Amino acid sequence: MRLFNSTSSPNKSPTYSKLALACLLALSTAAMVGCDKSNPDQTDATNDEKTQAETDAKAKTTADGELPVIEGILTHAPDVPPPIDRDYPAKVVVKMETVEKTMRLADGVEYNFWTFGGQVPGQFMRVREGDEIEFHLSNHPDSKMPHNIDLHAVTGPGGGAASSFTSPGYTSEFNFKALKPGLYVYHCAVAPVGMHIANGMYGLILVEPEEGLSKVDREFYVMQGDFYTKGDYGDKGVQPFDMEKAVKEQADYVLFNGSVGALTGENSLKAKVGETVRLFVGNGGPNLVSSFHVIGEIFDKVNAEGGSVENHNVQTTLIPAGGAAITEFKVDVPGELVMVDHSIFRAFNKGALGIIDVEGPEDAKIYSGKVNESVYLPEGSAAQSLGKTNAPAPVVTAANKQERIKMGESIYASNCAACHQLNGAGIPKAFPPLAKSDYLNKDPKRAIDAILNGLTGKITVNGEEYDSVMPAVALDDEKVANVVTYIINSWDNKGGEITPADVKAARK
Ligand code: HEC
Ligand SMILES: [Cu+2]
Repeated sequence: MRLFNSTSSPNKSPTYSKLALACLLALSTAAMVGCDKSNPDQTDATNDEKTQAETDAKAKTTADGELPVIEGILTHAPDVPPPIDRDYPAKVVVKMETVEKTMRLADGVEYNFWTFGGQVPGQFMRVREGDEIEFHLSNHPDSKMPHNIDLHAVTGPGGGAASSFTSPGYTSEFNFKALKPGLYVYHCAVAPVGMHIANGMYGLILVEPEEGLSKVDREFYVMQGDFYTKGDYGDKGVQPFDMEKAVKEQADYVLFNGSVGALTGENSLKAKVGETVRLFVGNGGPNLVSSFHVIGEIFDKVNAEGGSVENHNVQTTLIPAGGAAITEFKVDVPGELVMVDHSIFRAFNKGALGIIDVEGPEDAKIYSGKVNESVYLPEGSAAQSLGKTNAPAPVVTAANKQERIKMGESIYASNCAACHQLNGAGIPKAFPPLAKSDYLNKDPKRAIDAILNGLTGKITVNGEEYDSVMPAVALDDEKVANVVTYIINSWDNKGGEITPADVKAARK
């Protein structure tokens, strides 16, 4: 469907006032064509030129090809600028600033991000095929690094990188023409390029086709990126970038919109039953390819790789590092739709997870909800092992019980909380509680055993029977000691300390 909202955009008046402002600021009369036609300054244009300009409504260019000047609208994720309401090309002035800034990566974890516009991902730009963009890149005076911008929407060497190299406290300017429609990634390309991207320097620019995009009810901006920290996932404090892990492509975090929880809880995206949703999804990398999927939805339409090819009825779309996709779907039933990278450990263990919260009436024909539940345990269920058992030697060792508890907390968050929950309450019928667990408190060494060897068979915890399987968790002696000390000192458990020597003894 082609649709052009030149008369229906809610943004019409702000766009026009910006246009008027640009006209006031324009220096040459030529650049002012497309502004108020009654402007007396235009009297020096010949009649022929005037007629040309007025009849050539589509192009709205003057005889010498100057375009009307407008100011580009930039938005922070997950917001997207309004649809283009022009049917003619314009000169779009875009002003962006690079800022280095310490921000939240996860709860209790901070990171020194390098950004376009103060957030990760960088601001979303929306222009029209045929537009000429006058790009101003300013590097904040407090920056330690020079930065630049390589826009994949640019046809020309480096995508603008060389012409936009900007030292702290300076502004660079360059121009380009948006020749091809599509959804394009932009990123910093100052050496070491991988480091600038890994620190968050990427974003999206949408070049709408001349005929515009079809009308939808909601548009959102989601961008994935992988992060490499000195500590493990969840380790507290300001985490420095880890170059070695980045080179080895061993990401600690894989995130949508720059932090764990950027699109969950209060930050969830909202939609109503019956609405159409368009996601502009980018992948900044630097390393990982995204298997983008929305749990509980089928994409009605995908512009694969952000280009012009449309695929229909898609479950998971592959988004390369430095690539993008436009996905569209109608939401039919209420509930939480979960955006994930379907390389699924990234979603549940590294942060690549976001929620679209859909409100509205149920439709039991499309989705019934649970109608029955019973226990199913096939024969032969046995303890399995997670990961490798010959884990490398610990880098840090706890000096005392208090440190041990503190270090155990983040080990718990990344290795146990998925099942036993962050508050130790477990999940009824599936995962027993560790909080006030009579099973655990009777003999804390049982926890060491469960971690080292897995746990299977009937156990009773606080009067509830569990007959399930806990996989062995591959942790070294120090980490086992820390996490067990943490759980026995948490949630009203009876306290005590487990040392690496205790764990070593239990291994035999
Ligand atoms: C994949 C899910 C899963 C993970 C991860 C997991 N557990 Fe368990 N855990 C279980 C299940 C299931 C049981 C019950 C096993 C049974 O029924 O025999 C259990 C039992 C236990 C018990 C004994 C029962 C109780 O409630 O006191 C302890 C202690 C325990 N786990 C600690 C841990 C610790 C510490 C970690 C992290 C190092 C961990 N578990 C990771 C699933 C898990
Ligand atoms: Cu940079």
